[in-house]
Amino acid sequence: MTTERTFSIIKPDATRRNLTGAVTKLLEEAGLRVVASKRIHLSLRQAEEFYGVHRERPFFNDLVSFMISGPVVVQVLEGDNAVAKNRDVMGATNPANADAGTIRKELAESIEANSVHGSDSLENAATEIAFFFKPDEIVG
Ligand code: IDP
Ligand code: MG
Repeated sequence: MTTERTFSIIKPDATRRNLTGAVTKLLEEAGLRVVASKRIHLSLRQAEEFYGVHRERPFFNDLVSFMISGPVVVQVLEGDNAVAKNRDVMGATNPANADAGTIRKELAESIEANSVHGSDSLENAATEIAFFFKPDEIVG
């Protein structure tokens, strides 16, 4: 087992429906520990840069508009194999395809408004954590 840190966003569809606690409960029950957390409103520039890898995808502009449509909660999660564990508890990108008990199956609204972001690799996790947090804001 390897202790890792990964990066999570509770998206605007979830904060709008007052589900910050419900999402966090499922993360914690999966064995992940919240070691940093803040509620912010992404700027257009931040959202475009964060999702820059998807710039050429047809849904890019809608995704950016959605991500700045309300507050988000950015979090650093710590645990054994945290990157894969978080992806497991998130469920498939499209909630219609997600397994029962996952965040997206239980809480998400649609393939776009799917309640959570999670890093897809340890390398991307480090980049995404550094995008939002200074080292002294993370307390393990
Ligand atoms: P992931 O969040 O499961 O890693 P990605 O493929 O990285 O999925 O897509 C990033 C985000 O873009 C998704 O979480 C979702 O909000 C949005 N998205 C992905 N595919 C579509 C789509 O086909 N239509 C609309 N939005 C999409
Ligand atoms: Mg992704």
